[in-house]
Amino acid sequence: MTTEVQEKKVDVRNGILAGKKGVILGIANKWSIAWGIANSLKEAGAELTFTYQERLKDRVDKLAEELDVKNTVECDVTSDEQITNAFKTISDLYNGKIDFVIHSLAFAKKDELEGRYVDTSRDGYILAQDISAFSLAAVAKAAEPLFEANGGGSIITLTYLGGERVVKNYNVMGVAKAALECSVKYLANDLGPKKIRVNAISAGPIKTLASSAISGIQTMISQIADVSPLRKNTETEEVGDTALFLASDLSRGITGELIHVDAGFHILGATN
Ligand code: 0WE
Repeated sequence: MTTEVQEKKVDVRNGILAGKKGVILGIANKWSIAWGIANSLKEAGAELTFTYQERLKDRVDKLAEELDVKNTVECDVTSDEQITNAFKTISDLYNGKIDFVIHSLAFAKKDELEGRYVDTSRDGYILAQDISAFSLAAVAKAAEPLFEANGGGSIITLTYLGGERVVKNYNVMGVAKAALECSVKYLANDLGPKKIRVNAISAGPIKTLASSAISGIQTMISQIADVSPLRKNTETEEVGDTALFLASDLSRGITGELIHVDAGFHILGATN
């Protein structure tokens, strides 16, 4: 976003995160919310490390290069060992100190994102919880010493309205997001004394590569453009700029909070 100040284009993000260092988990492609966040934080002057799942290494390396991000580190969040090793590497890169972690990861089996929630399998439930909810606590624990050495920091995760209310087909992911949102509160309380803040952004539906696999999502997205208070869909850039606020000192008094970045859709009681 640029604004005219005395005839000069001034980027409002300029320098807000100058000298700040952090990690972004969950970049897969250019539609990823994590990519939108990376762009905002980078433009604000932050130094970033991207993590990747082994199968996505080449893609993430290419995206990192495009944003002039120097470091990428493997981290499959289902593995305690990989989380430990990733934060060891990050600690070495940044002299033991970081300012923020962006957690933008979720997964459920595709066949559990349709039909009835009551039909969720035990392993589908466990997998969704492991990747989408437990990983935040595991990453927070691994990052804690790096934040502590820094005198505090900011952890940001991504959630969705389906964790608060029933959204058709969201099913097991909704239950995982409810656990994630509650995890934000317990983590905020545990880590607050060390000045580590933990917050969530609840983004409205965005057309991403992951979401294009979901039946009916395009209809949902068009309805939101018609009825949401701002009469638009959520853009990754809007989520990125809220993450920038939460990563910055501007939000120093905020922890355990859930901010909706959804064109106001969550306030509606009916699709008026
Ligand atoms: O959290 C999400 C989706 C995350 C997601 C996406 C996939 C697609 C590919 C998790 N697991 C998978 N597994 C796959 O195999 N959203 C907020 C986007 C989303 O997903 C929905 C939605 C919305 C919105 C699923 C059903 C209904 C609405």
